Amino acid sequence: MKIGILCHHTYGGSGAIAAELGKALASKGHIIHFFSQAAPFRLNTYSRNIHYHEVEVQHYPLFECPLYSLALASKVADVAYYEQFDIVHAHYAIPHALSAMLARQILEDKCSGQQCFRLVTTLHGTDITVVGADRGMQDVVRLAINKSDGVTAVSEYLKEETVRMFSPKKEVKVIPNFVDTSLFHRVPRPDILEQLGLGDEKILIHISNFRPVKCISDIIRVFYSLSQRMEATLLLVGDGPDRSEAEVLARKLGIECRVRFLGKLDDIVPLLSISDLMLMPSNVESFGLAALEAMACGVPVVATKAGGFPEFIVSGEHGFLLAPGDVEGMTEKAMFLLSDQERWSRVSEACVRQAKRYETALLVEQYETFYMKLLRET
Ligand code: GMT
Repeated sequence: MKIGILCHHTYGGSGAIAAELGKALASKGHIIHFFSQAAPFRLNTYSRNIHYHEVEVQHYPLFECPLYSLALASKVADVAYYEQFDIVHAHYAIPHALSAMLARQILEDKCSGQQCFRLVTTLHGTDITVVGADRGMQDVVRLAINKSDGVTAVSEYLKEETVRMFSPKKEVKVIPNFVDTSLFHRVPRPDILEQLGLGDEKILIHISNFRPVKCISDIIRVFYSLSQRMEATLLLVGDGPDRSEAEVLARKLGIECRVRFLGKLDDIVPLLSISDLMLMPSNVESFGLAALEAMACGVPVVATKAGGFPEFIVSGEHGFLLAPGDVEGMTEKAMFLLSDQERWSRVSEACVRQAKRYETALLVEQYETFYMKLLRET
């Protein structure tokens, strides 16, 4: 198949999944064309089947906001016309599904009503729960969903939210996020410990784009209480609007030397390999890809009962799930896991087994089947 993939290039799960999906499809012989504002952060590969189209936006003084959505639509229509795409897969409803919809209209106009590509939209989370919940955006999100030929969501939770908020005309298919366990697995990295100046202490990790939904200050508070009771270091990977608030809080609590802000890093396997626990106290999380990737590396997770976490993290087996904001409960469970090596190893092994159920190959096959079904319906 010839497939166009529209995604965010920025640090976040939707861009990661889009890039990993494209790479996996390319390795199976499909021809993949990526479209984004800059190279997606996980698209670090060479393949004869992968093409990348950077979308340039015209900066004209009259347009205070750059017209990215229109530039994207125009670029997709142009490439799709020459390459004859079978599928255009939009990751995140806004603006990608809308731009793809517009590209399809441009093509239909150009090819006098001829059937062109099928449009698949994958909903990732905040496109529904945050952007879609904004009254000013609701109608465009609904249009993006209803004008797609097929819609997928990354968890049952997100599907239910989508149905509750938008009553879509078509069935939303759940295809969960995935992880390539041939890349995401624990490898001893004493060199990384050395480079970071770390020793025998317990290492906690959090990876995200530091947005309000991630509740970064809860991470600092959990870590503060825990570090009063055991030697520990907190690795914070990523960056975003709530980072400076976290820095201020760490300083206020006097733990700044135990909290490392490592910034946006592409290769997280070495860091996960030295970590003992992942903290994900989000108040809303449609799936939580970073947690699945941590589990694949044998890192237990303390997260919230919110959103999609309970669909792949069994509390007590792969870590613990608590109510959002329950800093005390999260601290207790983190202590419980980290204070007994045998218990930790049991949970760590269970995490690795669970992550294998979300192996890339299995879920990519589901996407292929979904594409083929849509093409047959034509
Ligand atoms: O807020 C983020 O974590 C970024 C966002 C994105 O679009 O990159 O992530 C969403 O999509 C990921 C991939 O499907 C999911 O794993 C995340 O749970 C989801 N984020 C939220 O729902 C907050």
